[in-house]
Amino acid sequence: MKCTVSTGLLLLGVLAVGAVQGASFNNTFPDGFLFGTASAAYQVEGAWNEDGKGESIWDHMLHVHPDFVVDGQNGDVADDSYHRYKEDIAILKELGANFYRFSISWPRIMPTGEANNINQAGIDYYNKLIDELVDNGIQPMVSMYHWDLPQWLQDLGGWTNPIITDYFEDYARVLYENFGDRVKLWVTFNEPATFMTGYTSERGMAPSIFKPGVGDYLTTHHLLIAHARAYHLYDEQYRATQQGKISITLSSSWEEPLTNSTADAIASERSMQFVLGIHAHPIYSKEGDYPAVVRERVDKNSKAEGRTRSRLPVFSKEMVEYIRGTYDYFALNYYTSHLVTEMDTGYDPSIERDCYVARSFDPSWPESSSVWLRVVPWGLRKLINWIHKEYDGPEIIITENGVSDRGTLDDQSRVSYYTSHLAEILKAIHEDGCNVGGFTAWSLMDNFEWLRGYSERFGLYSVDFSDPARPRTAKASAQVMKEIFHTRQLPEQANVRGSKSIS
Ligand code: GBE
Repeated sequence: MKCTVSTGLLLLGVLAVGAVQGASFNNTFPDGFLFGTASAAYQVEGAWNEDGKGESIWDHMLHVHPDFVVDGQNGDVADDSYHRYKEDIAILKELGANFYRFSISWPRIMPTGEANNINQAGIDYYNKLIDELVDNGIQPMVSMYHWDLPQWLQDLGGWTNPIITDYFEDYARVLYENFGDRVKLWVTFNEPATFMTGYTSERGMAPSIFKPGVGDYLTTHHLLIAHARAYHLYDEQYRATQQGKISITLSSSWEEPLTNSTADAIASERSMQFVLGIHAHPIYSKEGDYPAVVRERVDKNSKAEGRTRSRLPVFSKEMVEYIRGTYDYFALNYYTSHLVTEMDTGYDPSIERDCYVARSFDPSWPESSSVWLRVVPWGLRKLINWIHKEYDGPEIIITENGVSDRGTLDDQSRVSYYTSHLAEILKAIHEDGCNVGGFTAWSLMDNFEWLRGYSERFGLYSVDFSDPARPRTAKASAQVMKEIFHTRQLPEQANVRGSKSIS
């Protein structure tokens, strides 16, 4: 579809520049606000088959189908963090990060995913990583699942088989038992909205099983139950002694109406519910369960397709209650925004078709090195406000935010991306009264960017993937973030420069 420039958006950008230049802009982060960076096991660890690690669905898929990745690469070695984690922690310390968000590879500690098959070498690795972080005054924040399911469990149907919730609870227990004495910030899943797409493409996210509108909803249904089981297990057996906090990382774009028509306003709200609400509403809303508009539309389409039941499974009343409220904070990943309007799109059936919107970018939004990512800082402020209102003011921790380059040390576009997004967070806090408690830069260093291989780089530190030593070198953005992490303030210069990029 054709993109149209919205004068309203241009105006907003101009006003934003005015606001940050005005004396009223508060450029200081509140006391207790945490700064950190993030990574994920498959993207950085390498050592894919070392010391007893089992095969994950990403190992499996990319060994069988190297052509699924633009540069034919995979995460076999990646940043070699399995051997070089001390170098990672050294740069985290240099940055002055308060915490490090990393993920645990399920098959590294449980090669088949089963609790009767523990790989002690894997447990030892994460113990060393966690100890080294703690010794350096950096809090570990652990994602239990950043997409690398044990292949053994995939062979049983993976996330489409309800039995997965048993296995996930067993896995969570192993994590609390072994690491819960030192890990106080947990995330069960990273971006369900992304890994459910493992069922919407024949050559996409693992496992790349093409069952759109069915496999993705089954994944959603079971991961929500699995999340709740991990949460309740912690509540019942570990919280009293370990006293940590648990959440689930949800990614969302801001879905801006294409025009100021009522139809586009409705489409925008519906899109928010399909993108974010489908996973957030069951957990964060007062009433629980899937958003009404999602339930309604999938049920209606399923019926029209002549099915005996909805493609989106139904929670029992007990399960709605069991899932509702299973959070201690709201973990949010934000990268970009869209313009949305009502439109029939997507495969029949599919979540796109159920959602019934078309998404586009305003041509005035600056591009990045990733086709899916345009720079829209004000979208983050709107998104934070939407969550604040929709879910009654939960504490929000930004667990990912970042932008890509194609390999450079002078990454001024990243400097501008971060400063402009941090400026919007400050406005959400000081002007809108939202509760934002932390910020995580994706990513600490360049790493294996899934289907884009090593062609798109999100790091504050550059990594030379042609050198077996995988040296980490600070980009310009690392210096700026270091200053922000230390002063807990947005530098006036950077702040104005950052905001200009959105006008
Ligand atoms: C996050 O996802 C991930 O958590 C993190 O692992 C990743 O490294 C980071 O973003 C940067 O991508 O053909 O390129 O248009 C786009 C962010 C696929 C949300 C990319 C999936 C953005 C959802 C496919 N998108 N991602 S294409």
